[in-house]
Amino acid sequence: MGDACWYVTTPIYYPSADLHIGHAYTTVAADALSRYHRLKGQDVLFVTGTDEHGQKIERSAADEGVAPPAFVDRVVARIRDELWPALGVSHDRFIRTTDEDHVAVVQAIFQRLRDQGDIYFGTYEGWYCLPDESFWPDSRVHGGACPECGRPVERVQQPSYFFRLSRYQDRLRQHLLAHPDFVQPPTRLNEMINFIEQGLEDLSVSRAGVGWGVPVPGDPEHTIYVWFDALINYLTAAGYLSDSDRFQAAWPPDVQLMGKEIVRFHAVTWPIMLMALDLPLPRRVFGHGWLLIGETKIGKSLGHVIDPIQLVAKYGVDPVRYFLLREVPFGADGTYTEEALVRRTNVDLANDLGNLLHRTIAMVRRFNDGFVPPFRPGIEEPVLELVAADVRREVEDSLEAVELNRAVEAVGRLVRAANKFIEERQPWALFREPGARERLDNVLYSVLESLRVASVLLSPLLLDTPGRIRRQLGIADGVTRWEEAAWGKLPVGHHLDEGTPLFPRLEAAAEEISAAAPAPAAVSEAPTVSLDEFQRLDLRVARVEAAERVAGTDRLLKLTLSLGDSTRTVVSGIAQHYHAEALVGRLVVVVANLASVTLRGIVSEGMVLAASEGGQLALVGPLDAVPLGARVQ
Ligand code: ME8
Repeated sequence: MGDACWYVTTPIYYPSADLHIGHAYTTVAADALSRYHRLKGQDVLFVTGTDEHGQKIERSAADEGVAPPAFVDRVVARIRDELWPALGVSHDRFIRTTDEDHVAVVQAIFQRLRDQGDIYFGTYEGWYCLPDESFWPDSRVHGGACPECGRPVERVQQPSYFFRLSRYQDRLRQHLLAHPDFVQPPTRLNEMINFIEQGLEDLSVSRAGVGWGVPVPGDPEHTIYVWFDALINYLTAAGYLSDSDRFQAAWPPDVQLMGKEIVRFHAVTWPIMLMALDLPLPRRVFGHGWLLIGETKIGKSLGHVIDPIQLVAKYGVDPVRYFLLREVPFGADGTYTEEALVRRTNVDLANDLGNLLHRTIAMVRRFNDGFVPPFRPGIEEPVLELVAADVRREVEDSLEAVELNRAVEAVGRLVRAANKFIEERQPWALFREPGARERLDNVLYSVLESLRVASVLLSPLLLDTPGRIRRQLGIADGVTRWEEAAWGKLPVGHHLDEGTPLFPRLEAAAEEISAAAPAPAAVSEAPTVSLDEFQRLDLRVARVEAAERVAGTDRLLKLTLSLGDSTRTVVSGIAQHYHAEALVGRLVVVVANLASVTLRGIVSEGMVLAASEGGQLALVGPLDAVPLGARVQ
């Protein structure tokens, strides 16, 4: 089973709010692996999607006063139609747990496990962590806090169906010991073995009071526990019970990627579900680390989300993909800063790679009239050829081992070796040296060829950059096979046009993309602006018609503003200074031509002006009566 098709999954994400850079991290990693295996000529099944049922989504929808189906449709559309396309995510199936085929598979599995005695009816009494959607027995909860995330847990007592985890505990332990690669990295394997050795209690797999879920077959008072429903997505998407050819080819998954906080579900509950269904277990469950801001995990409910769509709009997709794949050793935690993204782009992409391409084409134009010179083997040691072969092997090994940062780093090694080679061989000196023509040709060819090989090795990782390098090298932009990474495939004799810079050097971001409060600007250090520049701002008087706290944040208010003949929505970080109700009817000044941004799923179409200093903040408005919409200048 499963050899014909390489199968990779990401978690299916909760569409309780817009996704952030943490979700992009896992998904871009899965995308890079998928692209690599496709280039290797394998059929690939890459599945991502959304986990739409359960109490958490039910509550998020209720907070917005929307029915769950309409709520999830809206958030899912942004994920599927905007976020993943912006990042070039090439999934083969975007699965929603509300998809009909999935609901049918969940119910069929539940029924089968009940029929075979693996699911039984009883009473659950214990704790529930709503943000994690996870049950905890008394023995693991201390002081009312979730042992996983530390947030408060709720007491639950209800009739419930249970899944007999305990029956499979020893078999699972044996499997983990016999397959040390099953859970990666190795530290997570040890955590899981410890967890199992503490003893597994049967798992509650239904909720009595939660209406938004898959009904238990024959007992619609109960809905199926959201994690039981969610894990089954990996089976549905592979064609389980619907497309036996696809399922035969794809099952089991080759790599299942996720953040470390949900490895427990994937290394304990999930394999036991598969054992009960007599199905082979995934080959690898990989729990990567977290992207942090400062010391805290970036998270939907923790208030600081970085919107990847905005990052892509600001920097382009490849700098964002590059940063995500390169910055943090896959498996470890790492810090996100926009400054680090800018630094990576400038140093690795603009300086090392971009300059190499630019200077090489310039030298070919100066020293060989722009024609790609021939290569004559045997004149000198094949320095770059050896590095390229070694780097290619390292990229392959790293991608097989899901060490994405190491793969990206390896390509950087080839680029730096080519830059160093130019410094050492000094083509400008060879050009003047009588009798050095062949050596000069070889140097130029070797560097061009290294760039071509780099473009192949980068093509699973980045989107447009490989094609842009290749166009400048005068070859087809699409890479179709991984074998193109072999040395010596650059055709000779064609003419190269003048190059254009691959990556403009970025300035450090003046305004970071984040939900953090802007730092107050020092009064005297602002640069001078001309009247023209000032007048580019369209400042208008507006009245607050409605104001409400944005669910799940301490800082944000959603304001509805009237500008006389139009209204608009603005999200403003002033909730710690103003009560929503107290603002209604007040006059403010709004920047009316500011590019809109999406904050917490709300499109904010402007910014209200406020003065702040030393922790105090006051909104700014007209001192005397003027019509709404009046221009401030
Ligand atoms: O857990 N750093 O969904 P979710 C790195 N629906 N990765 C991060 C991250 C961060 N700061 N924040 C999120 C769920 N992620 C369930 C999964 S699967 C059957 C059900 C990524 O929306 C990481 O992959 O909370 C993490 O495991 C996942 O998003 C959690 O997404």
